[in-house]
Order: sequence, then C-alpha cells, then structure tokens
Amino acid sequence: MREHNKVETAVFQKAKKNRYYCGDSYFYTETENEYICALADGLGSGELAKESSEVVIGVIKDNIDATVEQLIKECNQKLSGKRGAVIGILRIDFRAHQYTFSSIGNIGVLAINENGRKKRNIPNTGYLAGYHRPFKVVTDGLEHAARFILFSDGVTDKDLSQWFLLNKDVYQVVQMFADYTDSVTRTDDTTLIAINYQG
Ligand SMILES: [Mn+2]
Repeated sequence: MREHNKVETAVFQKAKKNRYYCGDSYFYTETENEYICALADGLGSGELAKESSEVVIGVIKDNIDATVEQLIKECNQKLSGKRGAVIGILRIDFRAHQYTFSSIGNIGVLAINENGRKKRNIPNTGYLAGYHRPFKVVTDGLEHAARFILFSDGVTDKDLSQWFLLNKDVYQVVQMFADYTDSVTRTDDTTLIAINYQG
C-alpha cells in the first residue's frame, strides 16, 4: 500500500433522535493526485433513504477518477425509479492546486482558508431522482493549506457559527462538535466531515 497523506479527514455522524438508521452516507479516499469526498442523504427516513444514499456513494466508489460533473450525472441515472437523494461532492486536485465542489440539495460545504476566512457554497436546489436538470459546479484555487467542512442538513446555521470549526486539527473539530452536540436535540440525521489539506 502506498501512503498518501496530504489530506486528513474526520467524521461526526449521528442518527436523529430515536432512529436506528442514519440516512446519511459518506465516502472519501485519497490517491496520488487527488482526494475525493462525497456525502449523500436519502430522501425520507429509514431503510429506503439509506438505500438511495448508498446507491450514490457506490457510484463514487466505482468511479473515483470521474469529474464531479460526471459523477453527479451518473448518480442521477442510478436513482431512476428509486427514492431520491441529495449529494455533495468535493474533489481536490493536487497537481492543478484546485478544488471542485457541487451539491444537489441540502448538502453544504464551507471552505476555510489559512486565515480562517469561511466561504459557504450555495447548493443547487432539488434532489437526484433520475430527471435531468442543470447544476453548477464550483472550481476554485487551493492555497497551501485549506480546510473544508462538508455537512448534511441536520447541521444548522447555529452549528456552523461555532468557533471550534476553525480549529486546524480535524480530530479536535469532530470531538468538540460531538461534545457540543450532546446538549442539542437533533431532529434530522447529522453528518459533519472536517477535511484538512496540507499541500
Ligand atoms: Mn437530512
């Protein structure tokens, strides 16, 4: 196994109150030249929601060399006739010093630069369910250090304003989010993925 260690990832995930299944699914991997992270949330709740989010994560796993645009199109096709899902995909291209992000529905991303300035991408409206619709893909340059927070719609604006999200240690971000969230009643499945790139 070759070691790749440009990106550190830490994940917090919790199913909504009194639910066994969490409808959110995620996947991330790093290769020699790139990093990809995807987060999906199946519509509705329970097993059917989980199935849809796992279908789209399966598409990402099987096609990690595809562009964000291709991945979203492929996910959309695979969901034809199934419960819909929302998805967010972040790809970091080490050689081009760029990141690309797109989301359909309520999966958000915060990009945080070296100085701690946060930039929140606006998701495309709607969800994937087999119908074609246009969507935007955001591409931006990478600094030598950049952090990202990828989150499902269980994460609120108040959660996103917490100071500890700016911590450079992704494991501490997730630990502090876990401590903080103990006191908050969650009405939706909650996934927060903290990502740290050191180029
Ligand atoms: Mn949700």
